[in-house]
Amino acid sequence: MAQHPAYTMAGAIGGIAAYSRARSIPSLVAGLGIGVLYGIAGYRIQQNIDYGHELAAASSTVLAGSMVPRSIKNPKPVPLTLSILSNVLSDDLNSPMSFFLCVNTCTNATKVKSDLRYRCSQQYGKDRVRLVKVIRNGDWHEVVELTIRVLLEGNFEKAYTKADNSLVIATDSIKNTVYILAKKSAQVQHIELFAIEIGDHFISQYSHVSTVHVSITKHRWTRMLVNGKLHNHSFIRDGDETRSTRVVTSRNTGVAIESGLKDLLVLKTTGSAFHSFFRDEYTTLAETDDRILSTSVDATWTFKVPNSISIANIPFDDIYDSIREITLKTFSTDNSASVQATLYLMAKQALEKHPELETVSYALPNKHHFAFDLERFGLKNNGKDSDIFVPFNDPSGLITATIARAKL
Ligand code: AZA
Repeated sequence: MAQHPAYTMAGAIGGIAAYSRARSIPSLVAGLGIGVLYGIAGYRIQQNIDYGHELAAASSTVLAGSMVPRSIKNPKPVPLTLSILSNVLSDDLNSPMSFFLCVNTCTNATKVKSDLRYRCSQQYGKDRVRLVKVIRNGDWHEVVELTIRVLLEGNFEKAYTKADNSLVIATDSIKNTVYILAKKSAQVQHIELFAIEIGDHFISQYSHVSTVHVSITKHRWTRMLVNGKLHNHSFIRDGDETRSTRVVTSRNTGVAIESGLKDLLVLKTTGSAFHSFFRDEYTTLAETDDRILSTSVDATWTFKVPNSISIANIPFDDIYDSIREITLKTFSTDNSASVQATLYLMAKQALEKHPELETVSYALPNKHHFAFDLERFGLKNNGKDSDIFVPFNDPSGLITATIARAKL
């Protein structure tokens, strides 16, 4: 920003030089005029008043427009210097003469004006905002524990490229906003709706925010069973499994929602085979028609959201319950030929049952359990005789797929 007084000087000196050489009053006036314009632009940029950059860019364009043809026709020092200066300055100021280079390196990343040398895309916000909300209906309490991430996209380029924080909404304010909205909201426990509420808030509150990415993870607090009765206000963390959602709210394109469940650890002791697979000189794995199958289910599903009104009709909680049930039922009842085949069966059923869904994805690590070699100790532990296993966390197989409806 300190360069703007120099811009003023550049224009003024150009005019004076032209005047002293050619006694040209129009050149003197034009030079001083451009200099004043640069000065005003510099002041506006310094003070963060709108249109500072645009004014400077326009001045550069006018200067370039008058100097470039002259310097081509007549390569004297003054037109030549001013035409080079005007180009350099216009590039620096993202003027219409500079290149508008936009490269999305991440999906949904902000498009950032840049010069040819650099690419920039950005999102920022607060991560791992943790909150617990107690919902009281008389003596009957509910508890909701969430971990939330809110990332913003919008007109924040200057914070990165010019060290200008004037439009930056502090991540501390983003965190405060989450707590305030959680206090006021009646739907914190319905994580998709709460995420949409957070996204809508940032879009309506700040005109320079273009897209809001909200991720919410809901942790398990299952009501305790005491003397055979559900307890009013006591809960148990019955596993690491979490429910989650990622909502992207865009000013222009609306809402995209992906929900899921994670770390649902399951194991079955039979009903799983793996044989007839490809064999070559690298293969040592024995075929099996009966093995332990264990995985930690990570499932996600995306919703068709034709318009904002339709969101209210999506039964997010029921769909979560249903996909969890389909996953567990299929895992336990399918006579599995492979993790791949069981995965496909789960996803297909979820899509069949829920027309609101666009895609269903699973990532299933195959948590191997190998029978320990007890033959060395004269003990049978193979095939039907195997009952002592070693569980292996690493390495695991990892079987993934995203299933969508075929377009017929
Ligand atoms: N799928 C399985 O179900 N089990 C396996 C695989 C596989 O691709 N590879 N080793 N064991």
